[in-house]
Amino acid sequence: MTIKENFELAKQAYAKWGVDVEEVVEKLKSVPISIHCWQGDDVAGFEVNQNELSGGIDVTGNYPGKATNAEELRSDLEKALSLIPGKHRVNLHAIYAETNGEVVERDQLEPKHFENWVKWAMENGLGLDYNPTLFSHPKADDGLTLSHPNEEIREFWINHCIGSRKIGEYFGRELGTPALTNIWIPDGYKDIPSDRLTPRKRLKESLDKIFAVETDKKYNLDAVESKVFGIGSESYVVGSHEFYLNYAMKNDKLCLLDTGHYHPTETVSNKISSMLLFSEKLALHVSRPVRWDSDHVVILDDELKEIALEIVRNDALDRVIIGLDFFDASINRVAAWTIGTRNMIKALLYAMLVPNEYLKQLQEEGNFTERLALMEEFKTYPFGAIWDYYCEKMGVPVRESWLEEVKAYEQEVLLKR
Ligand code: RNT
Ligand code: ZN
Repeated sequence: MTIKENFELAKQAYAKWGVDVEEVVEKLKSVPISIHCWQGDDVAGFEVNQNELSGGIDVTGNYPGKATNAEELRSDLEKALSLIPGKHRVNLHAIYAETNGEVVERDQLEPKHFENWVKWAMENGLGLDYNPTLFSHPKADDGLTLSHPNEEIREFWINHCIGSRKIGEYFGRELGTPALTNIWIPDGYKDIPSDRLTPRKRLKESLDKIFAVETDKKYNLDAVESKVFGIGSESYVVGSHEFYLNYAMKNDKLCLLDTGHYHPTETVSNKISSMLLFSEKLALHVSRPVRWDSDHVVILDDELKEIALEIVRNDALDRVIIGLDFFDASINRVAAWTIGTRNMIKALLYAMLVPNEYLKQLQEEGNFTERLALMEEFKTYPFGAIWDYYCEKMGVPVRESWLEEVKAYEQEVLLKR
């Protein structure tokens, strides 16, 4: 049977439940995923004076072939993008600036340092997102940045964040699609603090200064990302969930929820509906924590499907900005991007193929038997046939055939670095 024949059969199975598969496929095309550039080089970046990765995050593995400059990274991203169906976005960090061999301090970065990225994004029909980098830097060595007791250090990072929002605005203006500029800081303490309030007060003041500078919402959207703990900040994180949730609500900013930044039994899927009741937009870093915030490659697990279901059931495909955040250096990095991103798209497709309206109705009627029965049966509906058809239609390799292309790229490009 051909992919098309399989698809036609599967389509009938879904049509029985009122799911219009053709419509779903059309809709899926328009959902962008923001692909994080930092999987391609183990969060190293290309600063002239490179610092070791810090901030309580860690990349393990030494798989050969990582990108060592922006051209290589763009080439690797292009390869991955050619294996992923749909039009997407690329998420940059300040450490990926191109400064022509010149040392440019982070608070001095300007749009011009990202001209090549913008030109490349234009040529490839991509949107860009951005992040100031408040780690891997001598001024972050104390484990404190925007909440540091030293005013000079705080000023440095405040200026870096202000400059970053201007770079995000520049991306948005040039590319005609707003950039999400996301602030994440590692600030916290290894051991039990004697004062939880003062650092949080300082973080609040720093953020107020950062956001006092206006950027155009048509081009730049501001987000803040919370965390529960990191390596070296096990006992206390200044920018906790409650901190940023309140800050974002009060100041009309977006909350960014990273799936690895909550207690192990706490799920992001269960937060989405509550967040959307109170804010227009929400951002995600979809990751996979294994026992800790380990940033493993995203797999098609139950929580990923549940996140996708929540986005779809809340009719929020244009309100939830989906970004990825994982970094695995123990496998081929182009494959890591491909696997994780394809899984995110697969999860969305899976969620869109569930008869969500009917299931909602069953719940309202109190018919929990049928609700559970159908939800379970739908897990084995022929969703793979629709996915294969989608890949074929979008001109990307079907099933595991993409791996051959990655292997060839590894031989021809990655292993020669
Ligand atoms: C760290 C945060 C943050 C980083 C990236 C590199 O725990 O998740 O988003 O992973 O900015
Ligand atoms: Zn994150």
